[in-house]
Amino acid sequence: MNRQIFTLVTAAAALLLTSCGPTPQLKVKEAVLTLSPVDNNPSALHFSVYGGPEDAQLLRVSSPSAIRVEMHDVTVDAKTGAVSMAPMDRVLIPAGEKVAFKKGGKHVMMWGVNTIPRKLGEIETEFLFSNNERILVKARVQEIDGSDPDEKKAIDG
Ligand SMILES: [Cu+2]
Repeated sequence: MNRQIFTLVTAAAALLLTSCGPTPQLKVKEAVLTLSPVDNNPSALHFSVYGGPEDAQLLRVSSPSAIRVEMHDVTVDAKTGAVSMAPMDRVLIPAGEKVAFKKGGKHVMMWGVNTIPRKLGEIETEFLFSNNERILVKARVQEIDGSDPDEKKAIDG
């Protein structure tokens, strides 16, 4: 077999392999809301988005239990080292790839989180994508030290 044909065959084999694998599904996982220790300050939501079969944009995150929700990105000034945040309109979720919203990077901020998720220890959150998919997720709610919310501890005893 000459080299050119060999390359073609391996390329075809690689294509076959990928088409035999499970089709990636757009998913949101590992969602955790960390409550701000200071009332009136926003709480931070971290999660991972797993891309589907095609690229999509995450357009909005919302919750019936929060007054205002924004997607933010973090930038560090190369000269001063100062950290600042800026709101994002949309975030590209490439097909089959994982995009992490994590501490020190992209995150979602929630203002005015009401007592329902604080008592339940979980918050209903909706993720809206450019392909019109809406994904509902119950994110775990925790205090800044990782423990259950104080309101839930009071109920659980
Ligand atoms: Cu922020």
